[in-house]
Order: sequence, then structure tokens, then C-alpha cells
Amino acid sequence: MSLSIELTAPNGLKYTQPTGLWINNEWRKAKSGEKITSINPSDESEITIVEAGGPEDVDDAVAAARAAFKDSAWRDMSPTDRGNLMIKFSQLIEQHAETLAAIETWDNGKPYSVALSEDLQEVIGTIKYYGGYADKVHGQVIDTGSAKFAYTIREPIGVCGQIIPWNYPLAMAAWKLGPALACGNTVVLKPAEQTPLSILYLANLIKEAGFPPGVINIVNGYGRSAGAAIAQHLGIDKIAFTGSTATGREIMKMAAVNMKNITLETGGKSPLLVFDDADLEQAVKWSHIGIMSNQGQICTATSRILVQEGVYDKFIAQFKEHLKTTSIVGDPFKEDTFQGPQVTKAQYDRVLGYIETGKSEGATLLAGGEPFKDVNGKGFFIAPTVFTNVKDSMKIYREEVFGPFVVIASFKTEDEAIERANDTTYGLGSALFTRDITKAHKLARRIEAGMVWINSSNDSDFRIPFGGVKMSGIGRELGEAGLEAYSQKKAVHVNLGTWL
Ligand code: TXE
Repeated sequence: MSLSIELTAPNGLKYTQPTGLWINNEWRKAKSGEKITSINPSDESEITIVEAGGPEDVDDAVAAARAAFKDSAWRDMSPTDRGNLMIKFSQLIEQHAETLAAIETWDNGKPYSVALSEDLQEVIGTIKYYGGYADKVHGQVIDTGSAKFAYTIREPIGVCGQIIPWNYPLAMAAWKLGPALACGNTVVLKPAEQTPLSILYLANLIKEAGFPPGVINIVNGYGRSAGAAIAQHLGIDKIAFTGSTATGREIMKMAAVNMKNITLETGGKSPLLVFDDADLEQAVKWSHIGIMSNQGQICTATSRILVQEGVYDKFIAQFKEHLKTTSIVGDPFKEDTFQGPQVTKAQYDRVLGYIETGKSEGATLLAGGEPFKDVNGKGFFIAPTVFTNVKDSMKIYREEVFGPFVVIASFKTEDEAIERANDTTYGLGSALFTRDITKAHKLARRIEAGMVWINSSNDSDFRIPFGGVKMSGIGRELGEAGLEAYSQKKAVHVNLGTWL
């Protein structure tokens, strides 16, 4: 069996899709013989079948990554050369951006225009940004007086396991590969089983860029088998995960087996506060982007909108109108589509389940509340859904839905807004809209979240740290903080005196 297939994407693009596991710079079959079928969420058709790696394949990938970590080809490569490899990698991604975006859209369902202009730009930018950092990961000299010379060396952690979700497959891979490679680690990366195709295509560019064998290994597979094997592997020194809070907790337990260094980015129910003095038009636009983009499948989605009572009615009316004109649902390859299908039947059913819960909990349905059926009647599309008159005790107010689904409630005072914004087990994103800069900065300090957006929402930027507090995660990705998670400090004490 060949480990690639010639495919034609729905936009007519013809390309060669790799279907194997990428280990030691070559394509391999899964030892178990297990497979994964990739489904197009827009029409439920089969795209192709790919290899599904298991524990034995993870063993091989870890062995390759360990050998590469020890090999002087990587270990002794100058940091500047390492950075240049990464920049070459980013340039290759740029050259293949249209193919990668088309694969992402086909497999994930996100609008092609967004995949190309946002996701791919983020991927290229992140790899390039961290490529630039490769020779700027410095140790420090610590002055302890004339009897001693003390300094630190920033060293890579070793073999890093990286478990990727399906909502931004390429971007999440880039967020994790960038800092890991910049610091000189080697990697075993597992794409989400729902969306492996774009990352498999990316694998070909790894060799072309010139990375030595074993530096980056990609083992597509199911969470319960390949994912769990990575989390508990004794040969892996660090694990980075993005996904659900429940799986994050499981991974933490498994990673304890050899006390892996760990970063987790998990769920959220991020609040967005609109105060009476806000620019309402801006608040409406950003509130919409903050929850409805990427089909609502964003960990930082501002999925709880709290509006001060003075502008509540006006906000609701404008939000409904904006939704009607902007949230165009349909074929993700069409130019004007804002919202494609949910990624899988499971996610589609999950969102529909929460719609039923909202109805039975007695919230008021302002918009949507049902599947969206386009002309062919197929696909996992959901009409953008808004519930108002939502109580803080309701499940739809408290739980992450992960779809085009938002709840809107009102508040009276600043203190009440903050108390209710913080009344959640999560703490990932948060947004607030006000024209009063003093209020904005004071409240930014009081919100329990890893990120606060003032007068915007979901403004992610590879130069700025990203991550959560409480049950939204541990550690930070992106920016300089991302390098902390992939390097460790060794302290060297040099005796210059005559103590003994
Ligand atoms: O996530 P999982 P699922 C949230 C969102 C969504 C829910 C369920 O609310 O509705 O999670 O999605 C791998 N050991 N987010 O079930 O299970 C899995 O193969 C090791 C938020 O798809 O967390 C995939 O690669 N790995 C989120 C990755 O974990 C395991 C993005 C994520 O899958 C594993 C995605 C195991 N036992 C979902 N089980 C975000 N924070 O952006 C699964 N995996």
C-alpha cells in the first residue's frame, strides 16, 4: 500500500496527500494496522483513510526523537543555523499556503478565506518569530561577589510530546513546534484524529527544510491509544497539550509517571462585559467575532456576554441584527461564508444537545436553536444560536459548549459584573468594553483570566503570552513566555576563591 494518495479538493486543487506516520523523516505504516477515516464535515463524505499510530509507533517515534536529540547534527547545530532552518520551514509553508489552507478547510470545515488569511498567516508568523528567537535564548551571569562566578545555561528539555486539538490544527502545531525547535528540543507530535490531513502535508516540508531525521516526528492516532502512549511514555521529558479540561486532567495523571514537565491549555467559558459607556457598535461587532468565528470552536471564545442594564435592550437588538447580516452559514469554500460546519458529528450533536438544554432550562431563544440545512441537506451545520434571560445557575451559562452558541445576561454594577465574570471554574480569556480607561485597567486586574481584551475579543498574537488560570490550564504558549516552557535553566557555580 502506498502512503500517499492523489486527491482533488472541493475547490479543484489537485495535490498529493500523505497518509502515513512521519517517523525519522520517512513515511511509515502503523504497526497495528489501524486506520482513521477523514470525513468532510460539509457533506459527510469520506476524504481519505490514513494510518492510525498506536503505542508501538509512539515507541519508534520516541526512539527517533531521542537519537536526534543526542546526535550532533541537531545538538551541536549552532542556534543561528537552527533558526535559519525554521525560517526556511516558514518560507516553505508560505509557498504551500494555498494547499494547506484548502486541506484545512476540507478536513475541518473552517472557511477557506479564514484558513488562508488568518490560520496560515499565524502559522508562518509563529515559526518565523521563533526562528528569530533560536539564537536569543540566553543564560545569565549572577553576581554573588568576587569568590564565585555563577551563571545559568538555558538548555532544551529533551523529547517533547505535543498533543494537538482539531479546531486550529496547523496553528496549534505551529504554537508548539515553534518554541520547542527554537530551544533545541526534538518532538513527537500527535494531530487530532478528526483533522490529521493538513499536519501530514506539513510533514513533507520538514525534510525539505532540512531538519535532521528524528527532530520532528508526527504520529497521527487516536487519543486513547497514541495520545495516552505519549502522555505516559518514559522516554518523553515534556508534554504540551491543548484540548478539553477532562482530557487535560487525564494527561496530567499519566504524565506523573516520570514527572514530565507539562503545559496544558484547556477549556473556557470566557466572559465579555459591556458597560453602559461602551462604544456599542464596536461591542456588538467584537462580541460576534468573539463567539461566532471558527464555528464557535475557540477555546477563548467569549461565550458569556454580560451587558450593563442601561444598554442591554439596545445591545440585544443590534446583536441580533448583526448576526443576521454577518453570520452567513454554508459551504466553507464560498468566498462570503462566515461559518462552516462543526468539525464532526459528535461536536454537532453536542451543540444541539446544549440547545435542547437551553430550551428546557427556560432561557429565551433569541436566534437559531436548530441545525442549519443548506441546499444539499447534508453536513454538520448549526444556525448561530443566542439565548437571553439566562440565569447564572443554568448549564448553558456554566459549561463550555464549543459551538456557535452564546448566552447573554444583564448586570447592574461593576462589582456585580466582576463577581459574576469570575464565578466559573475556568479562567482563559475575558473581554470588556468601556470608554473609561481608568475603569478598563482597574477591572483588567480584577478579572481571573490569563488574557484580558479591552475593547476587542480573541485578539491572539504570537508575540504575546497565551494561556489560562484555574481549570483553563497550566503554563503559557507564545511570546517570550513560550520559550520558558521549552527550556530549563542549569546553574553553574565556579569557585574562584579559596574556601576550603
Ligand atoms: O477533546 P480532547 P475532544 C473541548 C471542547 C470540545 C471538547 C471535546 O469543549 O467540545 O473539548 O473535544 C487527544 N490521552 N476542546 O473530545 O479529547 C485527542 O486525540 C492523550 C477544547 O475532541 O481533549 C486530541 O488530539 N491524548 C479545545 C486532543 O487530545 C488524548 C480544543 C484533544 O482531544 C486522550 C478541543 C488521552 N486519553 C476540544 N484523549 C481547546 N482548548 O481549544 C484524547 N486525546
